[in-house]
Amino acid sequence: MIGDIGGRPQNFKRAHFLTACVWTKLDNMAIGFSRRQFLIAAPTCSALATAPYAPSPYGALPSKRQLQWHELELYAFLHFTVNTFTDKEWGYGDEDPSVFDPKQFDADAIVSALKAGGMRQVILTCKHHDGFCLWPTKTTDHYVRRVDIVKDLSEAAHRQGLKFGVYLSPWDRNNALYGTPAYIDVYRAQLRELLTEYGPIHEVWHDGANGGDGFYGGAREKRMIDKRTYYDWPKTWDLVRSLQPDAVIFSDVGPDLRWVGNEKGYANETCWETYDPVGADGGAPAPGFTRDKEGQTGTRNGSRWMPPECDVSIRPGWFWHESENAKVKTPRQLMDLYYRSVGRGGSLLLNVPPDRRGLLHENDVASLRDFGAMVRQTFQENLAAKAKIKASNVRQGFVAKNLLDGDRYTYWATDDAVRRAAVELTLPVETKFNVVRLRENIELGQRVEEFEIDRWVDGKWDVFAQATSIGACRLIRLADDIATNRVRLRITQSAACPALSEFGLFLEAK
Ligand code: FUL
Ligand code: CA
Repeated sequence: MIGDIGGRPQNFKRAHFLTACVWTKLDNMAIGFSRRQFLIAAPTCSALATAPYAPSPYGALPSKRQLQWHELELYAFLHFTVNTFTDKEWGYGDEDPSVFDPKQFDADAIVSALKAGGMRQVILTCKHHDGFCLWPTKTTDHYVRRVDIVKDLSEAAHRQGLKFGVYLSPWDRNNALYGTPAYIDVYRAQLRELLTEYGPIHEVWHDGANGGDGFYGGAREKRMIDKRTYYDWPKTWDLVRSLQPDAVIFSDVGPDLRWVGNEKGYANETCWETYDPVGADGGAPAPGFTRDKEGQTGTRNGSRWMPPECDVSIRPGWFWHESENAKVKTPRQLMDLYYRSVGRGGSLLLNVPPDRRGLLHENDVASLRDFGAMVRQTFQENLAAKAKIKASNVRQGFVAKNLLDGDRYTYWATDDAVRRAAVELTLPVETKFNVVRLRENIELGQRVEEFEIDRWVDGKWDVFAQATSIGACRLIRLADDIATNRVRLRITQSAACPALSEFGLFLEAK
């Protein structure tokens, strides 16, 4: 539960409110309204009500740390370890630490390139499956010498205004103790170092890939663990909470963020912010042991707020390989992924792996820069900001204008009984757009289940979009530009009265 719903100036306590309001009558008619109905209804409503009150929240709600995370939307992964130098994706664990030798490593240059790409956070693979630690840990000898990569990158991120997160692989193919209870103490001790020595940490990433053959201190054998019991995850999450209370925890089962179920960077077209993971066998779930494809859609009315993080690499592999320098995703491909991740209520976690110099490759830097510019240019101005806006029903104190102020938490809401409603924009001049952005005020949960959007053309309304979930952000991208001076959103199904915070129109240059 979040505590500050009643604290915003637009919200008032429930007391002294007369519930019935003639606005609801409009809702029983066709969705939409005539100007006459609108004018007649307004004074009646305000005369009846004495004080506005906020709608009750619906279903599972985001925590404060999840709300902050939703605002990030776009952030970067850095996969960097001995693999960068051995040309592998998964190191065996027997690599000589001296192979890791990025002679021109420049944390500030890496972070600047990510920032130009619009990234608001950096998550570093502090230890991948090979067990090689990118900081001078006291828990093993298998760590980087002469430089502290975690320190340099966390400081550069903070200096340049980006948040910092840590990936610490639960699977460790180097450690002799892996598979025994003693390794769990090592894992937690490593986490403690990362969460106490590098300033504020905003995300902790627990990978689900786990178990198999490895070096294991020289044993060179196959070790399997029971993913459901071995780690006692709740205890590790408590440790994270105690050391970095603002950090969101990612894994296949949350508790804060879920894996979207693919490594291609997209969520399902209908995508719910709530999720109840189920184990691969239909029983209890664990990281690496879920029906992972279900992460793409989530669970409507799931018991926990657990939005999807959509991870993908800018290249075919997670680590840098010379052979993939010509296979870097184009800005257009990245933009497509943005619409299918951020635009479906999740985040886009884009991996950009440093090369052997310890820099991002020029091709990756160029693609990031142009993608970042594309996102900024597209969304810099809500073309509806100066529109006249009216709604078929307005809950007292939660006016339709709140949809146009660029604030995620000020919102338009309807009376409790009104679950189908329309808002109409009248633009000062005919306006061209090809992207629509909607947001719910997710402080009140995920409420809307279906909606349609119309444009005014040749003297009548024409439906140009139909969709389902909204959540923190829904982007509708149109194949063709639309030019009109009237646009209407109709909420056709909602589990509780709608509470929407944004209705935006944008033009992406093609
Ligand atoms: C997977 C790992 O096995 C990959 O190497 C990579 O780190 C990816 C993000 O997660 O499970
Ligand atoms: Ca708003």
